[in-house]
Amino acid sequence: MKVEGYLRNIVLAHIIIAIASISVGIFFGLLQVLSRSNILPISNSLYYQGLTIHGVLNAVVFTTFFIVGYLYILTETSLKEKLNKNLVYLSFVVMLLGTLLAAYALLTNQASVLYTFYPPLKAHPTFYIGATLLIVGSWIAILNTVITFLRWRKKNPGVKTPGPMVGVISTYAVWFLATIGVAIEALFLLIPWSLGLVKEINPTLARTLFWWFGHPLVYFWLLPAYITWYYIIPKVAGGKLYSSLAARIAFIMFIVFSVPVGLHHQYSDPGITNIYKGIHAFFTLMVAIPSLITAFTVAASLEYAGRQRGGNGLFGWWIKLPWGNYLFAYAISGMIAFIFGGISGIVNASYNMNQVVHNTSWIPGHFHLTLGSAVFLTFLGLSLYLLNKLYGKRVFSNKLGVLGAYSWLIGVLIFSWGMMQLGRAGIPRRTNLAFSPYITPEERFLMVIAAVGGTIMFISFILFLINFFGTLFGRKEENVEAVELDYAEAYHEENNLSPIWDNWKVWIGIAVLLIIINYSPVFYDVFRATYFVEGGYLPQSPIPVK
Ligand code: HAS
Repeated sequence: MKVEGYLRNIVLAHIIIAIASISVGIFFGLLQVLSRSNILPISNSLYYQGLTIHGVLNAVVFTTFFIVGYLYILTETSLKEKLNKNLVYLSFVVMLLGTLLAAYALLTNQASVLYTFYPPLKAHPTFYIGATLLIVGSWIAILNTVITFLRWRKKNPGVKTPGPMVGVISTYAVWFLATIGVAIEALFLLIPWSLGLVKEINPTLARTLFWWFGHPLVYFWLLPAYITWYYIIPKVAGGKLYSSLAARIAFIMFIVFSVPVGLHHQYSDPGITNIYKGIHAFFTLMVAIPSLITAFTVAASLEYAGRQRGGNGLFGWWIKLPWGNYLFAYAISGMIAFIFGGISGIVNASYNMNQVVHNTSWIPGHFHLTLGSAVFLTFLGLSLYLLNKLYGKRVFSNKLGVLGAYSWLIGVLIFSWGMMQLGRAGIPRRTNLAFSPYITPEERFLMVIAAVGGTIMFISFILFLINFFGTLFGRKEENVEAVELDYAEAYHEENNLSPIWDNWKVWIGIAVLLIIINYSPVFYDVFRATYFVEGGYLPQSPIPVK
C-alpha cells in the first residue's frame, strides 16, 4: 500500500513528540525513585512537580501521540483507503497546541496536581485548556478515521472489517466514550473554576467524572499493543494468528465493558452507594476476560510459530521463538510483565483486597507492569519498526534493541516487586518518603531495591534512545514505496462470520446503554450528597473550596 510522503512525515512527527515527552517523563521517574529511597533526596516542591510531569508526559502525551500516529498507519494499510490530509494536519496542530499549553503550566510549576488532577488541587488554566485541546485534537483523528472507514464500507459492501481495523475501531470507540467524562469535567468544572469564574467545585463529582475517563483510558493505551500482539507479532515470530474470531470477540468485549467500571478507583470514596461500587467491581472483572482471551490466543499463536520453527514437546517450542529479534523482544517482555500486571489488577479490582492496597506503593507497582511495560515496551519496539517500514531505515542495532527490552523487563520486575512489598506494608504512593521519620530499616531497604530496579529501567531506556536516534539518522536500507506491515494470516479464519460481529453500531450502542445504567444512580448519589442536604452524606453543600 502506497502511503503518501506527508503521512509518513506526520506519523514520524507524532512518534518524535511521543519519544521526546517520555524522555523528559522518564528522567523525572528516576528522580522520584531515588528521592523516595533517600539516595538522592529532592524538595517536596520538585517531587510533586516532577511526579505530575512524569504522569502527564508518560501516561497522556506519549501514549496519545504515539497511538494516533500508529492508528493512521494501521487504518491506511489495513483498509487500503486514504485518510483526509487536512484533518490529519488539523488534528496534529490542535494536539500539539494543547500539549504546549499544558507543558507551559507544568514546567513553570503551576500545575503540580498529579495526572489525576483531583480538585481541590488547582492548576493554571492553561493546564486544563491544554489537556482539553489534546483530547479535541484526538477527536479530529477519530472523525477522520470514521469518514475513511465509512467510505471503505460503501465501496466494499458485505466485506468484513479487516482484523487490524477491528482493533482501531475498538481503540477509538473506547477513547471517545471515555473522553466524554473528562471533557465534561474540564469544561463545566475545572476550567471555569481555574479561571475564577466560579468559586466552588464539587470534588466528588470531579473525581467520578475523572474515573469515567481514567479506567477506559488504560484500554486506550492497551488496545494498540494488543493489535500488535494479535496481528503483527505472530508473523514476526514465523507463525499465524491462532483465531481471528477470538481476537475480534476480545476487541468487542473491550468496547462493551471498558467504561462502566470507573468506581473501582473510588471504592474508598464517601458519598457513593456501595451497591454500585460492587456492580462496577463485577464489570471490572468482566473487562479482564478479553485479556485472558488474549493471553491464550497469543500464546497459542506463539506456540504455532515455535512449532513451525522446529520446536517440539511441551516446552521445546519456547526455545525456538525469535528471542533475538528486537521487535519480538520488546513485545514478549511486555507480555511477560503483563502477566504480573494483570494478576495485580485483579487484586486491585477485588473490593475487599483493594482496601489493603489502595493509595499504597502497590499501585505504581501494578501500573509499571501494565502501562509501564506491556504498553510502553510494545510502543518502543514499534517505533523502531515503523522507522524501518515507513522510511526503509535499517534498525541501528538489533542487539541493542534486544538488550534494551530484556533489561527493562528485569528492571521493572525488581522495581515493581519492591513497590508492591512496600504497598503491602502500607507505605503510601505519591509521597516524598526521603524525609519520613516513620520508615523502618526494612522498608528503606525495599525502597533501595525499587531504586535499583528503577535505575536499570532508566539505563535500558537510554539504550533505546541510542538505537532510536541511530536508526533515525542512520542509513537507508531501501527506498520504500509501499508500506507493508507484517500482518499475520489466521490459522482459524472466521469464515461465515455472523453479521453481528461486524456491526459496530450495535456494540457501541450496548456500551452506551451500560454506561447509562452503571452511572446514572452514581451521579444521582454524587449530586444528592453534595447539593441536597436532606438524605445526603455531607452536612453542607456544595463543599466550599477556596
Ligand atoms: Fe489497572 C489502577 C484494575 C489493567 C493501568 N491501573 C491503575 C492505575 C493505572 C493502571 C495507571 O480495580 C493507577 C491509576 C491511579 O493513578 O490511581 N487494571 C485493573 C484490572 C486490569 C487492569 C482488573 N491497568 C490495567 C492496564 C493498565 C492499567 C492494562 C495500563 C495499560 N487498576 C485496577 C484497579 C485500580 C487500577 C482496581 C485502582 C487501584 C486503586 O485502588 O487505586 C485488568 O484489565 C488486567 C487484565 C489482565 C490480565 C493479564 C493477561 C495477560 C496477557 C499476557 C499474556 C502473555 C503471553 C506471553 C501470551 C488478565 C495478555 C506468553 C509467553 C510465552 C513465552 C509463550
